[in-house]
Amino acid sequence: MNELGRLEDLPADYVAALKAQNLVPLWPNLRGVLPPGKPTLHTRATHWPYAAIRPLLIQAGEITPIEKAERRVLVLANPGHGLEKMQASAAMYLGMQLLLPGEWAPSHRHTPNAVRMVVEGEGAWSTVDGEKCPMLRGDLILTPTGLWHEHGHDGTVPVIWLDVLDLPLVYYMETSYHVNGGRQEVTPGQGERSYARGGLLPTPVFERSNKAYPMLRYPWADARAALESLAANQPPEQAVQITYANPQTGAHAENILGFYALMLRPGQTLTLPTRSPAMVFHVIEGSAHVQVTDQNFLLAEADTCCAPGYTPVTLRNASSTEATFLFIADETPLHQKLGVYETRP
Ligand code: GTQ
Repeated sequence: MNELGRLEDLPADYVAALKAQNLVPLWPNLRGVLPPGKPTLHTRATHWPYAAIRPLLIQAGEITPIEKAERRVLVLANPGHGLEKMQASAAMYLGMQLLLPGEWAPSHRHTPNAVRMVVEGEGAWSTVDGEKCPMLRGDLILTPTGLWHEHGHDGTVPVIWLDVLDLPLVYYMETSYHVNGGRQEVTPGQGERSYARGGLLPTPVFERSNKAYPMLRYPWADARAALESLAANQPPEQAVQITYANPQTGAHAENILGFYALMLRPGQTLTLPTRSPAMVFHVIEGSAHVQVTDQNFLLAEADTCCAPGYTPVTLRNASSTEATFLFIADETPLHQKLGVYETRP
């Protein structure tokens, strides 16, 4: 490839004259912003073991009252981006949130989209857009852009969940902000009961709902049953995966990040296609080896890891007798909408 001129090749007074006019020569920077063949990846394959997070999060509960935190979260930050950036990948933010019995994380809404994947405990709930969603282990609860949400806890044990937000992207776009509100009035109705069976859509005769997000809670019991049913209905060599979708449109549940549940059969190894979006893996049940190029992580239950895009990933069930269930988040909807989505051989 052609060697391009360097900044040092330019006369110092010329460089100074450019700078004084807020001008920059492209050619010394061209390969930096448009590298050959493959983008520069800041996202590093990173493993966050739950056994390391949990005691520190419980300690946060002792040190910091909820009133001083609003959201008591330890952020799973990718060192490749710099920890202070609080990003797991270019577009994904991950946090582990703790809510103790009796606590309330007050109502607010914000421009970034969020989801919660419940990791442990019972008795907590999120009220989203007036719908009170119980938080049971493995449930996925949406808090899409602009919808009011608050978290409360009527139970007796700590509740911990994984937050996945598109905050890094929304912040980068200079569109990230929040608005605080009062306690929401809870309205009747649960999306997961209206959309209780795939392929069967509620069809009101008179009042049509115009909700952009008709289903806010995806119970783990239903997702797990869907995976079991799919596994029983497919040849064993096929991957068993579901997408969390908007049941009314069939599109991804949220606009920017994609969410999936994947079942690894006992002993199964699955090499994923190499694709442009970065991915996050979180173990709902079981344990798995995750290989990202030459790095190997053994993910125990409730562990989380991420992999950069454009990178081969192989998943292997660590058990030869039990199925493993993974929650996956990725940047597919974003890449598809922007037209940069690709697969590599
Ligand atoms: O629970 O609303 O991890 O607003 C980061 C920002 C959680 C939340 C996060 C938030 C929330």
